Amino acid sequence: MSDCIFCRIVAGEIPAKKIYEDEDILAFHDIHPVAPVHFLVIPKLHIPSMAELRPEHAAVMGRLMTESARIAGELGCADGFRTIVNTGRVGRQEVYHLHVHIVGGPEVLPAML
Ligand code: DGP
Repeated sequence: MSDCIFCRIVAGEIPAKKIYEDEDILAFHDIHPVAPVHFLVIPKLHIPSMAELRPEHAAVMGRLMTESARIAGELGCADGFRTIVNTGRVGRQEVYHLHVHIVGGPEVLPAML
């Protein structure tokens, strides 16, 4: 998927401030942070969106969520954080490579819903 910006980050073709990486997932800082802590966690496998998740992705997605919480803690989100997965046109997804936003910091975030 050479036309996918997040696949290109995985491949090292585009720079990113990487936080954590293993054989299946990558965490990196969002280029347009909306809070003191704002990072993305992606499966290295190109899955366009949450709508394309299949049962065989369950193990990797489970680990992705576990690592997201661990990293949030390490980056100082001791009192919590927000987890966002924008999906499709209605969900205002901009990058069609499944990603989880982790947003937080010391202050309570604005209400969203
Ligand atoms: P969305 O698809 O709406 O969930 O938002 C995509 C997010 O990805 C947005 O917050 C900005 C971020 N983003 C887009 N391109 C890049 C990039 O090249 N590098 C990094 N680090 N983040 C990016």
